[in-house]
Amino acid sequence: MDNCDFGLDSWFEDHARNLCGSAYRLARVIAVDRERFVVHDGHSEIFAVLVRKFVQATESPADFPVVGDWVCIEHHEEDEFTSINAVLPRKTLLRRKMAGTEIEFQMLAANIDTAFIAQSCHLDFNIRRLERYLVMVNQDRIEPVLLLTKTDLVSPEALAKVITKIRKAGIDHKVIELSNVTEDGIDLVREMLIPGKTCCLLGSSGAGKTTLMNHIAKTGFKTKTVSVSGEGRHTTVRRRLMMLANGAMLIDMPGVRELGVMSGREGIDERFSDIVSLGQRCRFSDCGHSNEPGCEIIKALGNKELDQDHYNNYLKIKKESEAYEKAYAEKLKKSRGSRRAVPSKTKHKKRY
Ligand SMILES: Nc1nc2c(ncn2[C@@H]2O[C@H](COP(=O)(O)OP(=O)(O)OP(=O)(O)O)[C@@H](O)[C@H]2O)c(=O)[nH]1
Ligand SMILES: [Mg+2]
Ligand SMILES: [Zn+2]
Repeated sequence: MDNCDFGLDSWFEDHARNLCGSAYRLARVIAVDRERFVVHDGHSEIFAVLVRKFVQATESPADFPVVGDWVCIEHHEEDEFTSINAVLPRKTLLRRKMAGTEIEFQMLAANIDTAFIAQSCHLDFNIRRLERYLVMVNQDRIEPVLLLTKTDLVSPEALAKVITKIRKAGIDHKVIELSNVTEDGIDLVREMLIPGKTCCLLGSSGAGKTTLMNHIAKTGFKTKTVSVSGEGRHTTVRRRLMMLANGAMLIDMPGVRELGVMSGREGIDERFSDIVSLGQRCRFSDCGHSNEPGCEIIKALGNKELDQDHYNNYLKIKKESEAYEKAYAEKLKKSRGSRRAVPSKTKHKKRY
């Protein structure tokens, strides 16, 4: 495989040598369809399945390949499908808590360099939701770029207000204002698509991700007409890594209705660094920020230096994430004994 194909670099090649030995071939997962995977080896798309040994050794859903992963493959003449023998370590992994009460997480994509977080600047704009996406992206040190879509539906004043809201929440990442209708701003997105780098489109359903992808990649994927209010409807159901003409890669994600954050401390601390550094200045190192004297957070909330909603969102995400991590660790501990951590959706039938 050519070195810049699909973003392959020496980091992955070194891992492949250690993990798979010399007989390996490397491929990138471009789509996942239950137990079948579509991989690309730089020449063509290949259907692949996991070898039995691999499935038996898995302990958690995170061990299974996801879109964007690098895998070692092997083909035997007598087999219908190519085998996936190993998944290489990931540079980054985007994951979220499964919707509902199930204690499980869903892996969204691996080895992402830049995440575009799309939100309509029209009715759907929600700063608290944006903070959630940023926690998820920051956790793995993926570069976030905010896309404010549907600028054709708002006045310049309304758009300026949205930008002020973002900046006031301490979000200083790059923001691109764009309209898929007038095509304003789309060239700025194109500039961010660098050969060999993998980007993904995240954001609520109906934000305009697939429409943008169609402009950029001329893919003609299905989008849906929005309701009169401008609210989106769920259209994209499958993640797929697209190779663009310039050698950059783009993954369009289905919008998620509920973004349960399952993040470690890093993502939360990074996004809410203003609160973390205020807390570090409290008189007591174990300050609970409730009624302790010399509490900098209470002081900042009192004099409105710290926005109450921003702080509440921090507490909510932190609590949710901690409770979830704990429940998940317990679940994993239990299932290790009975080896039932394999996700129900990934039942590997006859081949294994
Ligand atoms: N007015 C306006 N409409 C847009 C814009 N971008 C997308 N739309 C419309 O919004 C609807 C939803 O767009 P999609 O591209 O399917 O949204 P999506 O983010 O891919 O949604 P999911 O796949 O459900 O996550 C479509 O009818 C688009 O034509 C825009 O910039 N301005
Ligand atoms: Mg879509
Ligand atoms: Zn305090």
